[in-house]
Amino acid sequence: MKDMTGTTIYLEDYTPPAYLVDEVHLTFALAPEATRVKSRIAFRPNPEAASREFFLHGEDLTLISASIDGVAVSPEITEAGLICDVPDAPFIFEAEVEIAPVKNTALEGLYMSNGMYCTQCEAEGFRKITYYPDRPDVMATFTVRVESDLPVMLSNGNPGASGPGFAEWHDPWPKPAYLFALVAGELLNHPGQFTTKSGREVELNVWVRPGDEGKCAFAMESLIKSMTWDEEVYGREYDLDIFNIVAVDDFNMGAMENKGLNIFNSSAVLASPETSTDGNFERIEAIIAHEYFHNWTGNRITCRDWFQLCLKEGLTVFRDAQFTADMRSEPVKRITDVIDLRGRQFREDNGPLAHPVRPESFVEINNFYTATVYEKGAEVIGMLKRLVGDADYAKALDLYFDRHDGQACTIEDWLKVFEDTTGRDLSQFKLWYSQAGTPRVSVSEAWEDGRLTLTFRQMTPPTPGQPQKDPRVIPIAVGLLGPNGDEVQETTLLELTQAEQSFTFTGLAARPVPSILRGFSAPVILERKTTNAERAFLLAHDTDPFNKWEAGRALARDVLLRMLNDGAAPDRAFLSALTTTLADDSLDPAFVALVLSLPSEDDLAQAQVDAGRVPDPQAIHKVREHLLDAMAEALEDQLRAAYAANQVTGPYRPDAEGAAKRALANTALMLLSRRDGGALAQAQYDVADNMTQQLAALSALVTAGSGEAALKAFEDQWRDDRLVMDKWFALQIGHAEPGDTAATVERLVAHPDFNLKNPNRFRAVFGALAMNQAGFHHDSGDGYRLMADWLIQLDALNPQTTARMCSAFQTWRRYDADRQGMIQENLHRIMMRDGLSRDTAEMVARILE
Ligand code: B3K
Ligand code: ZN
Repeated sequence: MKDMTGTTIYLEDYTPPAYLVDEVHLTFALAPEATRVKSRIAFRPNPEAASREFFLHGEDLTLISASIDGVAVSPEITEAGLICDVPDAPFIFEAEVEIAPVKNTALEGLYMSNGMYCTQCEAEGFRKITYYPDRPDVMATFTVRVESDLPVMLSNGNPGASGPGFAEWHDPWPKPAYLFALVAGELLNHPGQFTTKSGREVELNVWVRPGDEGKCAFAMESLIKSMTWDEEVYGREYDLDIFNIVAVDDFNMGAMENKGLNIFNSSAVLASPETSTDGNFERIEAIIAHEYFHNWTGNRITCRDWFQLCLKEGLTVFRDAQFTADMRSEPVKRITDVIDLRGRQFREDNGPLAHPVRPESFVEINNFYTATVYEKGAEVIGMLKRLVGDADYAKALDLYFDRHDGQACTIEDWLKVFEDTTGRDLSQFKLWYSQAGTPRVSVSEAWEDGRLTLTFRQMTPPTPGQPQKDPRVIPIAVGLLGPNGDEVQETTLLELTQAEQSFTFTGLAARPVPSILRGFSAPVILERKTTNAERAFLLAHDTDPFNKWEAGRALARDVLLRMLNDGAAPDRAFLSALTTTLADDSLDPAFVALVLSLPSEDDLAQAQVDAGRVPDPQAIHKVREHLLDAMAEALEDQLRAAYAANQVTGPYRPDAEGAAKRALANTALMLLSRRDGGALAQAQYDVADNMTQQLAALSALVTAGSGEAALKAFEDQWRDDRLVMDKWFALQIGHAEPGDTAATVERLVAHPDFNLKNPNRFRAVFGALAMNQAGFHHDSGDGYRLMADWLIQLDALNPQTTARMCSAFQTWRRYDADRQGMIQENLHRIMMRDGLSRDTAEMVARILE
């Protein structure tokens, strides 16, 4: 039983562990219903601890026996763990417990997926495997013996003895229990090899179920690129003789960085041209890199406690973004990251789930693996790098690795290396870690005698538990463009530190157009009174690719809002700005595709709220569709030309260049199918030899209302491929008409391949429902009802995925009284479920608060 009391844990209550662990020996006798886990743990009193209470975490375990220094003991067992009298000196604790992996549908601890054993321990899953101080500041070396008749048995570290029925592993690097992993099954490996810069030979493997072995090559290439990049850019080398990656179908998230044995959701590893889109390839490359980079930022240097999660996650997301920018296009990566940040993190920061990058309390830590901790955590590091400069950033990182290798650290430790490297006082900067909410920065301009003065004001609205905010340090990158479009002031970094502050540029021949917050230099909402003519000017001339795109995006948003609120017609000036962009051959096609894609319906709903209006999801959907139709009509000839010019010939390669062309051609195709009823899309569908082309054609056909035959053909072709079928499920719901969305969900959950227990399939359906704003928020309330019905069912099996998906409701206060009432009713229905998990209870309570 879980601790259902919902006790809140506070950062300020941190105390060091009473006992430290030097060494752990584990023996697993695997059996689906009754796995036996024997542990032998060398404890010693922690000289820095105030208490001597010996408590080991343990949940859902059957204790068979326990002893201390070889003498049997009978500890007190609670629903959270074990308490026992122990000597005030080093001692050996041994225990044997029994667990039932086959019954573990929560996918946390040791569980089974398609006959394969695997583990997920972060954050607090190890306590479902055996009794242990399951906290990240207890680090120990692990030796593991796995016994079973399965052919492949893996754990962390380097391989030791093995023979029929057993395999031993030893991990020489002290680690917290959350990095423990075990895998056993009938697996095949795709092998690889890497020699580190100091000459260590490393055996690499990607392990998959038979049938998937042809889809591993890209993951292996990505791993080798990541290992090389981390040596070149951060000077970080790999530190074991072997690195294993395992693909598993049932997994609550993307992947997990267990030391030497990364476990991945199969969707984040398996790739082939026929089954994976360009987007999938890029995501796989990024996740492989992310987990690999954790080996230093997370594993060698870990977190003292779970409040410090952003220490490893923010930094590792920042590192993987740098990697992707280096492997692919830096501007495109930045723009897509900002779209994602605004779509997920700003949304979170703006509602009942807002919390600081370093939260100060939680009930269930799994609920804090959020866009704020990850993505805003990475933005904070980006700002720090901008403020100190690249050279000092590199020095500070070297110091961080030197000073803290092998330790469990805090944000204070992290900031101290920057203070020591640069002599800067980062106490104000630290507010980024403790204050929730997205700062609003407004800017006004004054022009006089060749001097341009920019005056900034910053304000952060209240968030739960934080009514008042102090001004933060905000790095604002600014450039100036002359009236003819030439840059008259290169990018310069302004440091806003006060609530209101002015900066003056002098010696200007004519009044320039400022380009503010270049590269999105801080995660803030910039408010600036400007005209659409100026936006179009920046879209045409800005040298900063991010702000060039941003200008087009702001223009599109303004046009849509005027259509929505004033009944305006699609704006001719906007359409002509798009014509100019499409005609500019010097632009990266991926960039052009981004300019052609409109703000999402959720983005527009938030824009309505910001303007003091109540968003109407159906009206937003209609207006956005109307503008897309108008774009298709006005740009038809150019879109046809772009479609033709961006066809990629030859065998499919998942590189950035080909992907960019396909992105533009397929954006054109989506628009063109509004003109030709899907004829071009059908032609593309019929000859497509890769999933990017096939899926884009299918989406275009469905959007054009002529997708029935292709949907059937797609299902017949791919019914045996789980990951491709996830796309088939998601696409139909994502593209369903608002009034038809709930019926589409009902039809698909009745499909024989819908499987509640598989998180990928559940997310394909209900993630797509949440994304289809007009469908989810349809006045019938059917979207809300369906979501709640299925979350209630899922909670009994998998609390983590249920709790995460509750965030679909987080924007409920935006809407009209009817919708608010219906959402509340459904949230209450979830809350009332007997035995509701702590995970979901915490999320629903926070959303309703
Ligand atoms: N560290 C894991 C996430 C664990 C989530 C636990 N609920 C993956 C990652 O961020 O790399
Ligand atoms: Zn991570």
